[in-house]
Amino acid sequence: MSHVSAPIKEAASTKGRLQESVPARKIAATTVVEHVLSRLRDLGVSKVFGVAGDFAFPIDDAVVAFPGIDWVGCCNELNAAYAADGYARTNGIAILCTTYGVGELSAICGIGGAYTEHVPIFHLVGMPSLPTQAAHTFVHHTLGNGEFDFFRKMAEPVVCASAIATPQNVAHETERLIAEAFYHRRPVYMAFPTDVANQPVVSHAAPLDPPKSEPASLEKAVAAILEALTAAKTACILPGFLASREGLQQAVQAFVNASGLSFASMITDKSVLEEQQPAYIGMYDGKLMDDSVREFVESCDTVVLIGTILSDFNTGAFTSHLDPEKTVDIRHHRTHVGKKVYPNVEMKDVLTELARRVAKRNQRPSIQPGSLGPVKGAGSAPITVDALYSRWEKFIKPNDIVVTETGTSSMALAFALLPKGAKFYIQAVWGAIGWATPAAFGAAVAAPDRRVVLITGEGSHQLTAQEISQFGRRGLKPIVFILNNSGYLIERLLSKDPDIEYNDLAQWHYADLPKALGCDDWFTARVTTCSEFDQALKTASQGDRGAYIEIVTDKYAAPPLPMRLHQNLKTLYGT
Ligand SMILES: Cc1ncc(C[n+]2csc(CCOP(=O)(O)OP(=O)(O)O)c2C)c(N)n1
Ligand SMILES: [Mg+2]
Repeated sequence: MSHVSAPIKEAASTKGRLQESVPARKIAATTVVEHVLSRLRDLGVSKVFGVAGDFAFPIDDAVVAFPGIDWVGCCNELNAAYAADGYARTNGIAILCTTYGVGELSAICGIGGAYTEHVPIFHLVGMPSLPTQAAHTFVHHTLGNGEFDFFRKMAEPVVCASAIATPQNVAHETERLIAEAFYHRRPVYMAFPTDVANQPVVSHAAPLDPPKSEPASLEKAVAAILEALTAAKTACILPGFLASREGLQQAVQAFVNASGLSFASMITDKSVLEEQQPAYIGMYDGKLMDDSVREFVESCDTVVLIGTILSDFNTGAFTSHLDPEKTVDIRHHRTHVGKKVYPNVEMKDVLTELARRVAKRNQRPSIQPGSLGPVKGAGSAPITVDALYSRWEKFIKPNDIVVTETGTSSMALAFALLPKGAKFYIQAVWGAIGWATPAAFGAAVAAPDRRVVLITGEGSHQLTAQEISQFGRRGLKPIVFILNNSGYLIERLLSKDPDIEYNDLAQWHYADLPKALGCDDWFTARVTTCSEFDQALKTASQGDRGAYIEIVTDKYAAPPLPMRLHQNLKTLYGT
């Protein structure tokens, strides 16, 4: 029996990878919740992020006792959901566990983000017992109206499948939810009434088969793509983040290699493929950034999109122009060639066939990917935009996981040229500030052997800063940079009055936080000049302990992309 999921691997370590195939399970005397944990462990999940609560105790207890799965407590459920997101981006899928009502609703913004950004999270929720529900008892964490189904209904739009477990349905529902989570690469929701969680499972279900391409449709799609590429004098590829969500980076790379075509990245797609290769020409962001990349991409007779999306920030506020007639769009389960749609074809199969059959070209445009330039500024000079971003770019090492936050800093770092093996995480579609700090924690839990570099604005950090404590608690050693520019700079640039009070913040003593949060031996610094910054970078790069560096810049030190968005407010908002 084949297993439902394709393998996914972002982490360099072998830990936490999904297995290719898992044998069908025999019914053992397991409980409802153990059954679910066991199936998720089969898929390579070894951590459960969450916050405990009485209605979730049966799940929490089972997690703590379960071999091969560890409990990872978080400061609140929103953070836990973001941490699960960061873990799943690295590991392929994550588990989140929350209690009824108060817990699950706190997590919902994080789950919404995972839905938008196609990050599979298995959300386990503890709920009051069936007798309590049947009697409409007035218990805590309810709305006080005797109704118990509201919270699942609230979750429904942000998950691709949900279920309330019973001993009779759990085997089947677990397979259905796993299949849905992998098909859509999105979160699922499973609730466990307290009295049900520990009952023995009385059902059996085999893992569902993974989706398969319909052979005739696949052949037609591949033939149409090859025909378009053969007819095209010039062509290029835009590899997208949805390919990496399916763990298909190697398949995309094989197509790039076999075709001899060049590729560019949009913001959400940064680091899907190595940037250190001759085929990479740089970042494509419509008319807002690199003109040579835009001119080449938009002049191509065929542009092959592989799992990317044409969202506002990917398209430079809709200033990019890709002619649909000249576009091939390979999605998870269907492919578009011009206006023609080929349903029921799997991305992996299309890529494999293309790599096997495409004719190789030996002509590349002479475009070198841009970078953030040579390091500028020295001594007691203030940390300007030029001084800041070039230093950060240089600081990034091979194989780093760089987690960046919504705000001005990620809009600059997206244009850094990454060293080999470095990964760039950004939540550029959902764009909830506060995501990056717990997501970096989740990534560090998933890949403890890799260096995690968190770069966040101070305004975003204020939402979820307490999660820093979880790094210290687990002996993880991230490098954390807090950009302190006295407020919400991106908002200043996008709002009518930049100095309006809602863009100001309480001024924290950021560099004092790690100590208060239990990260006793961390290196901390507050830097305001280039030489202080250089010294802090040097100490942080020793890597023997966590580092937390507050970088103070001018209130209006804005890199190019936010400045251009500021100049293009009309195209961004349409008003
Ligand atoms: C949860 C959430 N609330 C509000 C916003 C609106 N928002 C977008 S960016 C931003 C400010 C970010 O400020 P900061 O982290 O300091 O970065 P900066 O732009 O100053 O570098 C805000 C409030 C959001 N995206 N998400
Ligand atoms: Mg700020």
